[in-house]
Amino acid sequence: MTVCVHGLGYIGLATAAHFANHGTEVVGFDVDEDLLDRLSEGEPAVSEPDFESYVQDALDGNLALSRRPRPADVHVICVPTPYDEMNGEADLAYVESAGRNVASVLRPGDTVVLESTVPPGTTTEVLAPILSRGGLDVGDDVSLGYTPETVMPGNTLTELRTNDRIVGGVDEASVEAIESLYEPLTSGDIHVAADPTTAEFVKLAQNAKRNVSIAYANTLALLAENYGVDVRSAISLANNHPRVDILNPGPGVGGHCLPVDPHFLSDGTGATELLDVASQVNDRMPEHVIRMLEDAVGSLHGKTVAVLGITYKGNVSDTRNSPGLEIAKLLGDVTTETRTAVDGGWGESSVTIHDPRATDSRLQLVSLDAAVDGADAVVFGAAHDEFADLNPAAIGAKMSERTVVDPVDVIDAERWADHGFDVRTL
Ligand code: SAJ
Repeated sequence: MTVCVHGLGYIGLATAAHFANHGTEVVGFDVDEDLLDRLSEGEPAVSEPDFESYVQDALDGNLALSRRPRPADVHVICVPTPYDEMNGEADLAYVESAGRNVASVLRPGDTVVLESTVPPGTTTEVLAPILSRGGLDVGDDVSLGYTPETVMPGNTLTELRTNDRIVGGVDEASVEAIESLYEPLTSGDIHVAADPTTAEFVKLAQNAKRNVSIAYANTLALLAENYGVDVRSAISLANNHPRVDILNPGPGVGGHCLPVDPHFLSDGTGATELLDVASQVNDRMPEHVIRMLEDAVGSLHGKTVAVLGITYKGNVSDTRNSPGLEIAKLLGDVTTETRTAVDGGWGESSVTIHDPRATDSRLQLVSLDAAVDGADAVVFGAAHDEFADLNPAAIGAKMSERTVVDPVDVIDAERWADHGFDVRTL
């Protein structure tokens, strides 16, 4: 069996490497030539434990890179599906283009699997017609189905090996072909959905549920503050109930999945009201963190704030839709000379940003020392492991004032308070 993976972002690359390291001949195809060059030079765009060596093993073995789609028994599509904010819908241009690329090399007997997160109906209504354009019949001549990826960024390889998979095929033969494809790759179970649309719906239902659950935790955080209750200890106590499992509050919801995917469920009927409110609650959290800061330092006018951690969550390098970065942007200019207040900055404050994991070259990231030097306050925007053991004495000695806001629960609040810090937590 041969596999062609279309799209070598972190899911496509991990998937291609996973197939290859299980003994399958794989071609990884991407239209981004720079990406392919970097990969051939041994520079995967993802920094996760063991990821680099896993990809390198594949490249040294069964994984070949290609600038063109190649004929293969199985085509796996892992392309991005951005949210088109203007039109309020998923931008399926990459899926359509991948479909055309697959169609250009498709042969009778081949199997096509879509893994990208898409609105319900995409596999059968958008992808299938594109695949049929060359005269092949989807179902009779080629198998087609949808199998969502569910891996957690930061834990990609482990989850690729162990997560359950959901398979929705256009017919029985497609389901069987896709089941036998994924069975050797995961120790998890394979669950068969009624059809591709159900499988697409399930993927969105999972991420929308998590987004709503986090909004609930954030709502509790706001309420707890008014009652003088420590929300994290309250949630921990509440979770002792056998049927209650509340998530953690934080500075907002980032990444390219939870803030985006619930919108893909929008059907224009208004049935998404709960999902929309959840997104609004989460979107307002960065401003709430600024208010916590203001509450501690008074007016932010002329103040310098060091934001530590600007990735979308702890222990990842991805800054997409990051609430920590949003907080920094509200405080000042993050792209040019540090400490520059910008028009529209929060009360003419200025900001420095430090992150040991972020790799975004458009941002003016500085060392920890430079970030806290002379700062009036520190805000933690992402719970990187590196921050848990920071020395408050050393940091406080460099700062002008000792205020720390920790909405991500990364520091030992008592320890920082013992060193004279005014500590604000969520
Ligand atoms: N967050 C909180 N409180 C929490 C958990 C998360 O505020 O209790 C925040 C994070 O800090 C981050 C955002 O939510 O800003 C999203 O992080 P996440 O860890 O919840 O999820 P992602 O986006 O990294 O990955 C999600 C996962 N989906 C689910 O858990 C249902 C992952 O399994 C999916 O594969 C991924 O989306 C995806 O690609 O769809």
